[in-house]
Amino acid sequence: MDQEKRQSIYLQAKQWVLEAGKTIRSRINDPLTISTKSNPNDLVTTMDDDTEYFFAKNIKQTYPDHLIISEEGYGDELESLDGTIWIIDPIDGTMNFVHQKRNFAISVGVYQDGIGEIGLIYDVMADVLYSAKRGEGAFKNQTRLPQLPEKSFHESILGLNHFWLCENSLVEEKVMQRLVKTVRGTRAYGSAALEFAGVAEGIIDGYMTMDIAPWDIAAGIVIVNEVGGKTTNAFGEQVNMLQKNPVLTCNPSIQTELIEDYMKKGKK
Ligand code: 2AM
Ligand code: CA
Ligand code: CA
Ligand code: CA
Repeated sequence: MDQEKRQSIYLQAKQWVLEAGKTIRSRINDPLTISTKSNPNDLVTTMDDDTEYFFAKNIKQTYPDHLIISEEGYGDELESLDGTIWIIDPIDGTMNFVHQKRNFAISVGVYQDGIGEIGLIYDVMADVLYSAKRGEGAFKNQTRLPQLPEKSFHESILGLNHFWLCENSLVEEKVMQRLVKTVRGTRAYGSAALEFAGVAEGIIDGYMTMDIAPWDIAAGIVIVNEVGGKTTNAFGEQVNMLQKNPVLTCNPSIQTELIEDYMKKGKK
């Protein structure tokens, strides 16, 4: 994608993201219609639905040849990453949205033939927009984010949730326990997109998650890339944007140790 096309789609995407966020803020205290999906704690609301519909309708009207991968069903069923693809999570952190009325984000990535060109993560209630265009740096609102600094492993903070320490099918719990005792601390924000934004901002040094969909990570990958961060699956292989993956995004200075000494060693 050339710079001119990237800039024009970026401006449009940003306008829609800010508009969708404004609508959510204006309706934040309205009564919610909440349903469940795969299990009783997997929540979805009419706001997730309405927000995704807003994007899908606008994208299909404005760019009839663009494609959409998204969580709530208004996207396309894709078997390849060819073309210009919008990868959208209308509300990332729905449980936070329902229980906290904050700490959720709109996540929009635009990919061209599988390459991440644009990433937008909007922390709606804080009114903070993380953004990046491939090769042009990452920003928190108007401020450019610096390249990630050198970080030692034992001074790192990792974004991960308790599922890694419970019985699971991916990595030995003992190895994960050794990991959380070795690093400085752990955090769990409840929004994959905001965890990626946290890695890009350098307020956490890595984020790992067991089973995450393309719309959770598409924007984040572009933003983290632009500050020198690295994203792979949990075992160091390339992420497949057409399916769920266990994902690791981090400061490059802790990547090798994290993958080789923990993830691969503990792999079941
Ligand atoms: P969501 O709020 O858009 O569903 C919570 O730790 C993070 O994991 C959020 O980014 C959340 O996205 C995502 N998530 C929630 N339920 C999930 C599920 N069943 N499978 C995979 N990811 C999920
Ligand atoms: Ca969901
Ligand atoms: Ca999500
Ligand atoms: Ca969602």
